[in-house]
Amino acid sequence: MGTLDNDLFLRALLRLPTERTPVWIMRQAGRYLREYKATRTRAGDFMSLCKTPELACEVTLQPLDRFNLDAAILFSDILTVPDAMGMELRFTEGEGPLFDKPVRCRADIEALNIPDPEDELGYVMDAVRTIRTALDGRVPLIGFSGSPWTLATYAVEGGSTRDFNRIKSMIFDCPDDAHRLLSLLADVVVDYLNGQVAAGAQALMVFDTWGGVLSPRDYSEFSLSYMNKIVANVTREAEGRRVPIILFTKNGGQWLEAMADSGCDALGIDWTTSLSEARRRVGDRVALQGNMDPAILLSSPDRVRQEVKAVLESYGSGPGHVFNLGHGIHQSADPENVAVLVDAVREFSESAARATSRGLTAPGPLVDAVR
Ligand code: 1CP
Repeated sequence: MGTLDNDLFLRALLRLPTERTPVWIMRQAGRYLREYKATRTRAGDFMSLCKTPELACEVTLQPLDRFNLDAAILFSDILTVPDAMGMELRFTEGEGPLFDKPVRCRADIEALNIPDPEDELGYVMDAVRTIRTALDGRVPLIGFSGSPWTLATYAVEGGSTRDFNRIKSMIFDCPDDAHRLLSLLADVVVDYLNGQVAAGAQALMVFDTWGGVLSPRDYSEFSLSYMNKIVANVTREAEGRRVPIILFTKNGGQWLEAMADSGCDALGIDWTTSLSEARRRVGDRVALQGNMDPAILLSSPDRVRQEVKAVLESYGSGPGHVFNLGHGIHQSADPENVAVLVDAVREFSESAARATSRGLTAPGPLVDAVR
């Protein structure tokens, strides 16, 4: 495993100086790219794509070949974990993910399989190894998992949901069952992430897509406490380098201080919290990743450039920012606008870094004051 040609992303996550702001995009491989759709058709269906390491590798590299991105993210899904625990995942056209064996009672929880990352999830570890070899040091590779809470919502609801009634009944009426499930999931996620690091992942991200549907007390008890456990138990160093870990709770803006207390290296921020405010609140404890509204990519190239500038200015000068969207890219986004975004991040952040190093005025949080 050789050296990295571009380690801007890893340095920014550790709040080390960088000559410009690194950028990658959540769900950068996906249906907005025609080459992705072509590979998925060849695979047959989404899970076959995830389960074929050569094809997962191919789609991981597709966005890097089109855009000047500073990180690659393993092509897989958060739902591989409940699938490997025996819930039998299917993706149906139009309906999204479905589990044939959802978890509804204590007996279902006790019957869950505890997967070995190199066995039931070996296809993910093989994908990580294949991608690392293919990247050949171009940019770092991000490994990921869902948070225990977010995985539990899918496991208990049996798929996507709008109201979260079943999982909420479990936390309110049978909190011991919920804690048993969440703690099993946390153990499995730790093994899974450590497996990814052993296979070559150079940074980790935990997606807590649904933590924001909880009350502050329930967020702390049912989501954050299990992410804390993950941060405390994952491998933080490999190949002689720190392996940074990013926590992202969508709609979790009000809990940033508590999330930073987990000991993670960085927080993902969605567009409902300004980066300047987030930075003021977490200080120099963690780096920040985000936070452009993905819907901006549906507007004009000029509007995209304007918003990139506003996001960079909102963060302000100094290290510790990774540019990203505040959530995954929409499938109707125009790839041309992604190119505009990535090039604008490079252009604006390079000139800001040059101005700062010459002692000129650095962009500050002025923009936010007028929002
Ligand atoms: O039809 C298709 O081709 C499938 C669409 C798709 C894709 C491209 C799904 C189904 N998953 C993925 C890949 C994926 N998912 C990645 C890797 C790609 C990349 O980032 O480049 C990652 C990191 C995820 C993570 C994921 N899956 C999350 C967390 C992040 C987020 O967006 O909030 C969640 C919640 C899922 C579940 C999921 N996977 C797919 C669907 C349709 C869903 C359900 C979403 C929902 O409940 O609304």
